[in-house]
Amino acid sequence: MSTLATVPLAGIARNLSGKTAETIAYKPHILSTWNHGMPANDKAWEVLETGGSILDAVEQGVMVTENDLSNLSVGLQGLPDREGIVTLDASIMKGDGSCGAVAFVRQVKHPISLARKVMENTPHVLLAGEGARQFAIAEGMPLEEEVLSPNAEKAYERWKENAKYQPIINIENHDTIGMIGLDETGSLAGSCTTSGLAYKMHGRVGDSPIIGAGLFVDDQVGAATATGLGEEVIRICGAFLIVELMRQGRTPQEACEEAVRRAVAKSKNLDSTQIGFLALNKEGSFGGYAIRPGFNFAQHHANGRSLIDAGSWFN
Ligand code: SD4
Repeated sequence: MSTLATVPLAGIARNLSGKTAETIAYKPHILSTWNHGMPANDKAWEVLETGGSILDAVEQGVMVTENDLSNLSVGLQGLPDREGIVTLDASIMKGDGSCGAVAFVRQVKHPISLARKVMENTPHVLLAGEGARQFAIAEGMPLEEEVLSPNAEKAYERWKENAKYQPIINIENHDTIGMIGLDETGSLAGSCTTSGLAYKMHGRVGDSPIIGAGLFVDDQVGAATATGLGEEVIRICGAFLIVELMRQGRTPQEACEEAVRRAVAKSKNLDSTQIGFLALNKEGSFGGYAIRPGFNFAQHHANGRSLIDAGSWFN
């Protein structure tokens, strides 16, 4: 009997009949994780409308979130690791397989743009830590002063009171932005950027800069991105899995649900784990699904913009 067979089937049936995303197709079509995706999508849409490429759109879209001083989970104003240092992860990918990423990088205001520079200006896919920071300097990206934002500072001081120096994994302390988009010619691209799990161990890297885990895009099939506890997403190669399931004929919604089912089957921390997936196929249909309620995503297309509550494994 496979491990997957240990997942209660009743759970699947209950959730498959529950709330799911609408399945109408749109082209162009932009999707982003969480409500901070709304202004990010607006920017991406504006980029497309003014003649930018889908890659420009997904880069500039998530830069809005990286710039948002009220956001504690993306960009330099995000929550720090347990040493009080903010380290960022980001990745970007085009449907032709070009991709770039940075991990565990400090002082860079727009890690998504640094990821794009890795993609376009180096023979590599992923630069990490000090090397990524040096590359930012070499590319003329100014480094920011290393200070916590006032909100992050307050939260970190509060966390230290009871933290026992353990990273706390819960369903609230991580809200990456992952954006996937399709232009009217059928080209796809995606971006993903985060300050990662709050109060993580110094050096910890999540799923967001790992191509195939936090982000995967293939013009032949579609695109997927992830949010939530990165360790669980990496374990199942979440975004790649979803794209491969779509290649085999699943709808974006079905593919997201199957990926959640696999993550649930493998999770050793189910009580405290949240993961959300978002998928878009090359026809412009989409889906989203999470382990537990609370995951929402932003959608933008020619007929409008909305925030959608994703269905979930647990009710
Ligand atoms: C991580 N997946 O570093 C990221 C955090 C996150 O929604 O998504 N949050 O594990």
